[in-house]
Amino acid sequence: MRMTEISPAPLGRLFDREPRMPDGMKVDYDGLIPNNVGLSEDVRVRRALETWHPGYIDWWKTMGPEGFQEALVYLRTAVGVGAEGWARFDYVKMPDYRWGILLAPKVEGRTIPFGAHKGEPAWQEVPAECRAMLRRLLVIQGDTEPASVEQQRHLGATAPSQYDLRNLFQVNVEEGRHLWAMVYLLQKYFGRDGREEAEELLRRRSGDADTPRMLGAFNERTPDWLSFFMFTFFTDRDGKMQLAALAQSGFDPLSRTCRFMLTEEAHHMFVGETGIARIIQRTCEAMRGAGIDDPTDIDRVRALGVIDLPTIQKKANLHFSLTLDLFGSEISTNAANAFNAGIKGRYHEDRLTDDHQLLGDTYPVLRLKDGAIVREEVPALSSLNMRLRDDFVADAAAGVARWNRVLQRAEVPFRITLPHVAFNRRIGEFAVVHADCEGALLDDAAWAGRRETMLPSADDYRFVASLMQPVSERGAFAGWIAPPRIGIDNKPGDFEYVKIEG
Ligand code: BYC
Repeated sequence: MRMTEISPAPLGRLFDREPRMPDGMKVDYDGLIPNNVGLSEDVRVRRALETWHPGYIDWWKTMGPEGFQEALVYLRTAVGVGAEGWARFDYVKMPDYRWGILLAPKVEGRTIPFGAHKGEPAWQEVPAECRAMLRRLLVIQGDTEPASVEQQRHLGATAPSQYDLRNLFQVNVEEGRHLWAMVYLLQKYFGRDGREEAEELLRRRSGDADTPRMLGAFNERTPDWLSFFMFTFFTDRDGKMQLAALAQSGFDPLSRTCRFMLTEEAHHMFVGETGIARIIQRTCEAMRGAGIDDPTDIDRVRALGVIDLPTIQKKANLHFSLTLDLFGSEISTNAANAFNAGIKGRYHEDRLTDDHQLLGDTYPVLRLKDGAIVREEVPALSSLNMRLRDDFVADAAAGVARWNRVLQRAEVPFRITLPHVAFNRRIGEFAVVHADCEGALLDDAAWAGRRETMLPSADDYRFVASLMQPVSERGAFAGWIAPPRIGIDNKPGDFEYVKIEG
């Protein structure tokens, strides 16, 4: 996890016509759509994207951040795709953000890293037999990006500071760019089908009864900033894991696209992790200031205008369990087929030392057997969703350990924990049972009786909502969250990140 923002390289003006970068790494800002894929020579795809562009801008204006379309926001825009210094910061009105098509540099001689075609040259075109599978994966990935912007569109009205407001908008414009990334692949490699899918991506709406987004967690509400930070900590981390698995793809354009998306994703998790850490820190400071030793003395803690630690835990329980559902079923032939075909690999596939084909291997999977949760060895190919989910849990646990260091330093006797993977599930093995945070199975009555001790109650939501009052003065922060240690782009504490008047 990168804990500091990437600083801009000294590249001159943002839309410099001759960026000083090697070929393939520079972004062409001359046309309507910034890109490093030679769009000016690819008339068919350029026209398709230019045709899609007005619909995207309409979508952004109606479903993007509410009330801030005219504000000048201090945003980073990618000016290259190299490992260092790819971002440039400046004030931008969000509808004028230069969304574009950016692929990581091509690796000459790259081969397919896993599956039945392991060792063959990576594909530059879609293999006919993988077409349907690949299209489905691109559409699912693409669908999550605008969904998250829709989920977060009301949050600007209650931002705890200009710094946080700017971070929200940075996340939003980059999710928008990630949609562009998938739409490019659909339009370039899937012709008419791809163009239709690209239109559908603008038509579905998060939480809509008739045209919902495709995956469950992307139809949930993000009602407050505690939820936003949990979402960017947990759900953007699913994004990281899925993109990392797709970055291994034998379909080279997908691999290169996802490799660049991952560099942007790091900031989103930074926002979530540091957001929660700053909330915890402020709660600890307030408790200590008031001489409160018992973190479960909720009424007294809330009276200080900060978020009590048990409520933070419940929100973590909710967002963790919603995010686990995004990994699909533990045992999945879809996942096995995608791996075998060389389309979707494992997390860090290139660092693993097995045969990368997994034909005779097994993997331990938690299953429900005769009313108990047991660990069972299952063919490794079928259990790739479970494996990626395990990698996610380990990655999330490392972030939670960093939150707990804040509690430890403050000497507050409370630790955030991740609930059991069977808790509050709607997809996979455990969708049919109730379990508590330790993984003990509960009957319906016990679940109903204990639910509000484990998940946010209506009262918890009301309390958190009561704190969501906007703070818009430069350098000021709401009383329930500590300021960050360093500003974005190393700016000083009173920097004007968002100029509301434009
Ligand atoms: N909700 O074999 P199964 C991100 C469906 S986040 C609803 O178990 P599979 C981001 C499934 O589609 C990362 N339906 O699952 C984060 C299938 O339906 P069909 C997004 C679900 O296919 C924050 C059936 O159940 N990217 O980037 O192995 C902000 C049986 O499926 C769900 C990806 O997910 C669900 N939760 O795995 C912004 C990567 N789960 O086809 C962005 C692309 C499963 O039988 N997607 N179903 O009708 C995939 O790799 C896989 O499709 C999944 C599911 C991992 C999602």
